[in-house]
Amino acid sequence: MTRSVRVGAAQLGPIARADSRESVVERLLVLLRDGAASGCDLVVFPELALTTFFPRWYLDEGDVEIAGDTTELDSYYETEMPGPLTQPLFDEARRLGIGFCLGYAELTPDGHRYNTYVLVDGGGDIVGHYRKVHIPGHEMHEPERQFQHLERRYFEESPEGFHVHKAFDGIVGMAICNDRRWPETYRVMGLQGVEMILIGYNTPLHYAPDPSQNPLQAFHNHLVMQAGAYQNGTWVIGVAKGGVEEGVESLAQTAIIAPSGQVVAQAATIGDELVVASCDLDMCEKYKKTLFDFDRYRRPEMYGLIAKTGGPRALVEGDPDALKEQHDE
Ligand code: ING
Repeated sequence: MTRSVRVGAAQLGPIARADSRESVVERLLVLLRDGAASGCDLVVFPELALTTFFPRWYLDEGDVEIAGDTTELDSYYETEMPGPLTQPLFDEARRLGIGFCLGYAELTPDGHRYNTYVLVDGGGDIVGHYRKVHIPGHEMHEPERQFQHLERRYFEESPEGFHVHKAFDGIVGMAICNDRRWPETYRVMGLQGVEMILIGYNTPLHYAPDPSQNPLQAFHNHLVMQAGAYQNGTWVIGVAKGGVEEGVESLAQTAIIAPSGQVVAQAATIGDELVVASCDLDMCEKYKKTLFDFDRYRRPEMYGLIAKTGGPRALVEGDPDALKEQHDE
C-alpha cells in the first residue's frame, strides 16, 4: 500500500492593505473547500496568508528599534492561533477532515515577532509551528527604495531551527520564503528524513540590491526548490502569494515538486488558485536509498566549515592553518 498524500497548494492573489481578516479567511475557506472537493488530505497556504505583505512599508517611527505608534504595525500580527477570526478555518478544516498549513505574522505574549507557519492535521489538531530562520531585506528605513523590504525590522530570526513532524502518514517539514534559497534549509530536514517540505513565499519581482536578477526571479524560484527536492529526496510544495499587491508585482508560479526534482503541477494564474497533485511519499526512497544515501556517501568530516562559519573565509592555498581548518579534527 503506497503512502500517497493528495496535496492542494493554495496560491493566493494579492491581499490589499485594507482587506479585513474576515474577507481573507473567506478566500482561504473557498480554497480549503476546493481542496476537500478535490480529495486533498492537506491544503498549503502561503507565507503571511492573512494580510498584505506589510514589510513593504516603514510602519513605525523608530530609528534603530521599533518605536512610536505601532497600532498599524501590530494590526498585521496574530496574538493567538487560532484566534476568533481564524477559528472558522480550523473549524471547517476539522469538519472536512482536511489538514492545512497557514503562514502568519506572530506576536508572542512576551513581545517577540516572528514570521510563522502552523501545521494542522486532518483531525484539526496543531501538529507544529515553524518560525522563519533566514530573514531577508533590511532593518532600517531606506526611503530611496521603490518599496521597503523591512522583514529584518519586523521579524526576529527563529531561535528554533528546522524540525520535522510525523503527519499525513509521512515526515513533514516547513520553511518560509527566503529559507528556500539556502541549501542548508533542505539538508537539515533531509538529515531528519523529511519526505515533504511545505514552503510559502511572497517574492517581489523587483530586487532592489541587484535589479539584474529581476528577469530571473521565476527561474531562481524553481531552481532552488527543485534542487532542494532532488538533493534530499523529498517532495517540495512551493506556494505563492502572487500578483500585483499594493502596487508591487509579486511572483506566483506555485509548484508541486517531486523528489526527482520534477515539477509535477504548477499554477497557471497569478491569483487564488488551487494546484493539486497526489504525492507518493514512497518515491522519496528512490533517491534517499540510492544516489543520496546520506549514511553511505556523505563526508561530514569534510564539511566542518559549513556549520562553523557564517560568511566566506579567505582560505589561502598553502596556508597550514587554512588547510587544518578545512578538515574538521
Ligand atoms: N522574500 C524574498 C525571497 O527570498 C526577496 C526576498 C525579495 C528575494 C525580492 C528576491 C527578490 O523570496 C521573502 N519574503 O523572503
